[in-house]
Amino acid sequence: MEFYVLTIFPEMIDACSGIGVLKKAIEQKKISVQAVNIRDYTFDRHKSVDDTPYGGGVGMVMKPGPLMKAIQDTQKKSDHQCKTIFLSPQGKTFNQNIARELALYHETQTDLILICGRYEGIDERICNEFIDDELSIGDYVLTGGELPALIIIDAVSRLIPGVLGNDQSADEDTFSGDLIKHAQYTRPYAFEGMTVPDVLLSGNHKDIYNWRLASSLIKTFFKRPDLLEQRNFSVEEINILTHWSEYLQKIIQHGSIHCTNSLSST
Ligand code: 4FV
Repeated sequence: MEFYVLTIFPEMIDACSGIGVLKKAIEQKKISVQAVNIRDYTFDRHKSVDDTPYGGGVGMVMKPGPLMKAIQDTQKKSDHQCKTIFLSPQGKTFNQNIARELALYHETQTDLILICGRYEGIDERICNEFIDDELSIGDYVLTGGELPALIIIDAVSRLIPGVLGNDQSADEDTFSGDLIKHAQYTRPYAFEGMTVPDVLLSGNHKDIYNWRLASSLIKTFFKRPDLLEQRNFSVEEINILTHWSEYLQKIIQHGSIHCTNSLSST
C-alpha cells in the first residue's frame, strides 16, 4: 500500500517513517510512505500556502490552489486508484475498525492520500471537490495534521500482512478488537516479590486462552465498560463473567481494581 502525505513539513513524515516497523515495512516494500511538500505547488516566490480568511477572523486558511495541484499531481504519480483523506477534528473519529477498513485497500491496490491541514484549516472548496473522507484522531485541536497522518499510517500498516513479524501479530487485535488486551507478563518470573500467574507457565493452551479472555473481559469491565455495552457475549464469555461476577461485585464494593494481581491466583 502506498501512502502519500501532503504536508508543509515533509521532514516530520520522513523522520517517523524512517524508524522501526514502518522503516522495515518500507524496506521490504510492504508499504511506501511519500511526503509531498505542498509548497512545491505554490506559484509565488514566497511559496505561500496560506492566506487570510474571507469574512475576517483570526488565523490563516490554507489556499486551495497549491492543495489542488498537489492532489492532482499525486493522483497522476500514483499508478493506482486513490482515496483522499483530510485529517481534521471535524472528521469521523479514527478507530481500529476504520484502520481495518483502510488496511483492506491494499487488496485492491488503492493508495491513500492524506492531507495534513495547518493553521485554521483548508479552503472549503478543496473539501467539497477533492476529499473522499475526513478523519479525526480525537476531539482536541492540534497545530497540524501530520501527527494524525502518522498515527493512521502506523495503525493501518501494522494490519497489512507481513508488516508485523512472526513475534507480533495483528491477529490478536481480532480478539481484543473490542476488548482491552489481556494482562501481559515476561521474564523474570519473580519481580519485586510479584510472580507471574502460573497458568501462563502451564503450557495448557486452552487454560491460557481462558485466563487471557477473563483478563481481557475484566480489564474491559473496569477500564472501558462502554465497549461491553453493545457486545454480544459468547457462552464462553458469559461463563467467565458469571464465574467472576461475585469477585467483581466485591471489587466494586471495596473499590479495588487490582484485578490483574488477583487473577494471578487462578
Ligand atoms: C486533527 C485532529 C487536528 C486542526 C487545525 C490541524 C488541526 C490544524 N486532525 N485529528 N484532532 N488538526 O486537530 O485530525 O489545521
